[in-house]
Amino acid sequence: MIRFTVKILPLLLSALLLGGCAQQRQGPEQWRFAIEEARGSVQDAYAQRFKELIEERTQGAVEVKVYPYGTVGTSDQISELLYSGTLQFAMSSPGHLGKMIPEVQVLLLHYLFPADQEVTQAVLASDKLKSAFDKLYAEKGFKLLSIYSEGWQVWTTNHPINEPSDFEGVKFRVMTSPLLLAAYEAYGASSTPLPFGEVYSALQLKMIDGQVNPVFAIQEMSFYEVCQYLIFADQARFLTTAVANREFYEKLSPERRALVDEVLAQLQTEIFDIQKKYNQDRLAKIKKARPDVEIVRLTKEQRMAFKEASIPVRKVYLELAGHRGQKILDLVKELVAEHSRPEPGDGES
Ligand code: 6CS
Repeated sequence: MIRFTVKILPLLLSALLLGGCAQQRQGPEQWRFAIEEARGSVQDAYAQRFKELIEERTQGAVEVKVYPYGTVGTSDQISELLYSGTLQFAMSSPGHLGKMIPEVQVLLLHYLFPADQEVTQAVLASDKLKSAFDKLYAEKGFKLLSIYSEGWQVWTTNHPINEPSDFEGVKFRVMTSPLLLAAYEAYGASSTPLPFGEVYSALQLKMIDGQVNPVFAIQEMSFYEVCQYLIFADQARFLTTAVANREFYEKLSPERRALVDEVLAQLQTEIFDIQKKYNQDRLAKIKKARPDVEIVRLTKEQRMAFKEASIPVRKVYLELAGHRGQKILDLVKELVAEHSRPEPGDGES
């Protein structure tokens, strides 16, 4: 379990890493990849597989060092280190990155992507979406590598939540993007932004009443120890982005860049199965460790009430992301329609 505040570490690490660069290194070229999650997480599985494939296919000429959450700071600090080039690769979740790139918060909107995981997968992997996002990432010195899902975002609370009004007065932790504050305020909650590493103690000290994360994270961060309910409302999946420092990526030789792209394409499919398995296995672990925790799956009617309450938040998104946000939102809707399977009977005479 991880309980820490990360304030000084990134500065120290940055100095150490940069110090290391200044010296003449012998041996393989080093690529540094920071993730926003602990060892054993979905992001770790992605980064470890990236490491394995790159090292194998460069026959050891490149070594990928993976830095789990806590070793280089919070998500915001990871973004800074990626921007400065201290890191070459990182995971950058819209739930935090949205402060810097408001348009990316489209990936946080509730009930925008369909429940069908394969449709969502196809939309996230589409070149159209990736190139629209990459233009925005380029303005910040980032290269977007991949957009993928880590599974359903699940609410952990100490009170049952069956309808939006149950959120009234609930101090609910969200990631730090402004859209997420609005998303839960729309249900009546008192949204509280906090870095990931501070959530467990905030729950334990009752500074917050609940939080939202995928099941694997609820298990590995031990949030299940300090809650009574796990609530599946299918409002959103945890969508994240793998990112590189743009200058680093553009300066790669054509062969190396092709290799990185090939590995990313392979991972886009692999991570889909990995997250599914991790979320299933970790739910079983939670049930075993805390058989008294109630697992609630909202009914269709209940989800529809949340969906209805979430719609005004799209206006907030447009206020935050402007006309470029509108274009991205339209593109997502278009891609969802394009990839959705027709309902039985649709289009048949
Ligand atoms: O809730 C958060 O802040 C974090 N949750 C996950 C599953 N990954 C990274 C993110 O920072």
